[in-house]
Amino acid sequence: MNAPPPAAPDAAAPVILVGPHCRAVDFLSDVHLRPDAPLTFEAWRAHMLSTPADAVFMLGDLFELWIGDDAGAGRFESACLEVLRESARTRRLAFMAGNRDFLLGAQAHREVPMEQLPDPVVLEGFGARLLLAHGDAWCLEDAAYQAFRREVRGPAWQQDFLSRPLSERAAVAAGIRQASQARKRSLPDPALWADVDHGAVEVALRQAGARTLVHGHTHRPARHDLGTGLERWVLSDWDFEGQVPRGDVLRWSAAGLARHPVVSP
Ligand SMILES: [Mn+2]
Repeated sequence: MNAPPPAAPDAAAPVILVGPHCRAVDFLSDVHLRPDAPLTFEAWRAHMLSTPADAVFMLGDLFELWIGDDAGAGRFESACLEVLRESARTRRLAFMAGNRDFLLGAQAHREVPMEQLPDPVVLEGFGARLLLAHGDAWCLEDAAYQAFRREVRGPAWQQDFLSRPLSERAAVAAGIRQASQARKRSLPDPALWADVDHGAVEVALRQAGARTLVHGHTHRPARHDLGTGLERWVLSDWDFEGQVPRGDVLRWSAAGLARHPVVSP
């Protein structure tokens, strides 16, 4: 049997437009919404309903886990979709899948008017171009993860997984998560966890005709100067359950990019 084709994060990314009436776009990612994190849900809900931005682009891992749209009938999932519906009444919403919520599918998208973004995608506006991605596809150092990603992002795996009963899917997802956490524990210093590959990012930026990449996934919020006029902005993950609230959005306007902390509920 032939090996599956390698993921092609470097393929030319499609281009979408900010649009003429848009004054500001919010980028966020890695909110990891889950039923046992009520303060994080509250902070996210408040932001989605009150942000002055005309558009909110969610760049992956909005949900801690999404194991199929039929699981979206749950109370917590329904509450999240309701926030999205309400927010979408007065602003543009766009959703990019992350490694936790790539199974958010057609049914959820029928319930919520939000664009499905390919990964990566170029967003053009305010006289500039941004390359947007979740970020995991460029963590090339982690070969085992990349092989896993190719498998689970393929239609064969997804059809098989979605055909199983919900309880079985939940068990499979829990097993995957445990394996990933065990792997992280085996590398106690977070500096050793895979990060995005700067060489691959540079190639993608040049192909996209963009000088700025915005991504999440790594939970290492920062702005990196890549040299030769290129830069990489990393979004924060969100956690409002602990002593120190954590979470922000990156706002893009004619003035450029600026990080805004999200207010604690
Ligand atoms: Mn992720």
